[in-house]
Amino acid sequence: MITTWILNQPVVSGNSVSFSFSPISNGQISLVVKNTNGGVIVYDSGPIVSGKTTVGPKVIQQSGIYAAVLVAFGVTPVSNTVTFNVSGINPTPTPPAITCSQVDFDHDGTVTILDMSLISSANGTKVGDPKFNKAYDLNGDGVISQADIDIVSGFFLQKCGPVAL
Ligand SMILES: [Ca+2]
Ligand SMILES: [Ca+2]
Repeated sequence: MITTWILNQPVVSGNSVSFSFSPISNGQISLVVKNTNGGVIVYDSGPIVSGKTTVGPKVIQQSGIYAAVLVAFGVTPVSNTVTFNVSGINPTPTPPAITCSQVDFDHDGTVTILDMSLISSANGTKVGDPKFNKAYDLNGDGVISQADIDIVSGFFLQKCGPVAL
């Protein structure tokens, strides 16, 4: 038995797609995702481990509208229901979170007034200025401003643990 389901929304490059189906896999099915235009296979799960009810998430590299096909091996009837979950449409990367040790500018293991004065001494500088220090531009907007100092304040008196040498 081979059944085709068409994803009802276009998938853009970079989307991740996951699939849930029922009943659970008996180890004799695989899931194949094809581009509906050219039939190009963009994903082939291979045999799905027995007992599983989900596949993915799988990042689809090509934009398009896809058909998912459950392929059964052997004679055991398998799934008649597949649900698609598409996520990450035009995903925007989230910037990494600032860590305590990142604002412990003097590397003494604690965020203190000394660290505050280090960043304050560069307040108002921008990329290219002699006193500009990239390490102080915590929000990465190219200027060292109160916004960056406020980030350090949020860590005030926090201990960052042993200093890595
Ligand atoms: Ca410190
Ligand atoms: Ca900044």
